[in-house]
Amino acid sequence: MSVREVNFDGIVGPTHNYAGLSFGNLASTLHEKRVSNPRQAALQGLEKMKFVHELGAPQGVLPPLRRPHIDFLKQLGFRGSVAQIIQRAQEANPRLLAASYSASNMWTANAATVSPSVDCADGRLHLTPANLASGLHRSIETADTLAVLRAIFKDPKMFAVHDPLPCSSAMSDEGAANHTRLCSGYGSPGFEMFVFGRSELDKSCVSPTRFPARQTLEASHAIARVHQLNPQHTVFIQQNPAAIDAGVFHNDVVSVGNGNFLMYHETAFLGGDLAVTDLCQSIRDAQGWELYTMGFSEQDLPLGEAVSSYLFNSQLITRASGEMTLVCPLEVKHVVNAFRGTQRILEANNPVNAVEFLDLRQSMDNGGGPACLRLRVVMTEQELASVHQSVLFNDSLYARLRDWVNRNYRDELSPDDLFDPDLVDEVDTAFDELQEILELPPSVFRMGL
Ligand code: SUG
Repeated sequence: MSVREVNFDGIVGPTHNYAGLSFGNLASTLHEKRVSNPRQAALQGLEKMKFVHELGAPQGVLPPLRRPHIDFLKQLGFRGSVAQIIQRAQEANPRLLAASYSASNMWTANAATVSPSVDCADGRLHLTPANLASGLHRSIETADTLAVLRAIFKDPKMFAVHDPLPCSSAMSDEGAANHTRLCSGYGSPGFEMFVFGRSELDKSCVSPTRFPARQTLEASHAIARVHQLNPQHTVFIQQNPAAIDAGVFHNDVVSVGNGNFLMYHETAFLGGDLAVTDLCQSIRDAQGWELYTMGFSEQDLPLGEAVSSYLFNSQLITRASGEMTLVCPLEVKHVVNAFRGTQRILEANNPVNAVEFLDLRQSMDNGGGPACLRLRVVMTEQELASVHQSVLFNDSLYARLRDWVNRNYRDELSPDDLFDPDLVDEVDTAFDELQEILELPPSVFRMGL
């Protein structure tokens, strides 16, 4: 039976903006208050989906969440008409209004952690939405993401869509951005690698000092239990606190793995290369196959350039031949050492034999590269046939979404536009239309009004 990896990309929402909300994410801070281009952002995202789909990898979409999140503002005590709520939030603290408007659920690598059915003891595919507890604007995604995932992965005989972990500092969870499934073939049992930034309960565990560590060991352990993973096929590795302090807010900024290949920066893991040597040995012992690895030293690519180029946030796509294409952000082309790195990857002994570059500048300026924009779900044919079909990408969905974006999205959005009452009406129309295109239940596109 054929088993495929499906990329579910987040459609960039019509309120995509630069509000500087993510402390520790250098791009987010750098671009605070810049004018954004929502239409261009959404079209760049659609082009990536089309590109990956044409490489032969199945592709799906996850909808943006309805913004502004008026219920959230009401919860914070703002009252009155929608226009008054927006104005009062803006007067009290513009960052609260910005949080309610954030289109941050576009980065679906943070939507959930996913374990394919072959890895889980009950034979079902398990998904747990991330609580995103470390950031206010992201924590308000979770409830709606849960509703979206339950609407798409709706057959409980095949899919287990869990409640998120408790929204607390101890259980802070950022989803697949800190989780990599390695395997000898998608249909074989995988080796699931969880990377955490700190421990709440083990006080001997080092933590970063400058920027927050978003993923806790306790959250990673909990997800592995909830997904009924085999402890022999699971590993928990600590992220290097120095990397977090240098702007590596998620592990997918310094490492990416797919199938039997892992590439990483030497500062990615506490213990450096030794952590990867141990990982290879654990895989050999538990599953008897060899992981191809490619480490980059500080000399090959200084960490600062790894962060500015996002080389490790590229997507690794397995093509029908079994060989892989590395889909990089365009920025990699412009950072000499990162570009050289792509050539070294092509020359080295590993499954990658093609490199491509895509312009995702709008998302990159908020710290989201190609790999941030997709949630990977490894599925059997039968599972793929039982998901909500209207979110699966094809030429017709691509054309409809392009048309929808072109008609409904603003070309530009400045910080002041967030309290323009017309914006609320415009995005409401856009969400109503999208609900029809994707044929999702209205509960997924909550009115929030
Ligand atoms: O959580 N940026 C996101 C970027 C997430 C990238 N995801 C992965 N690495 N998988 C974040 O920091 C910026 C929003 C703003 O500042 O307006 C933001 O939320």
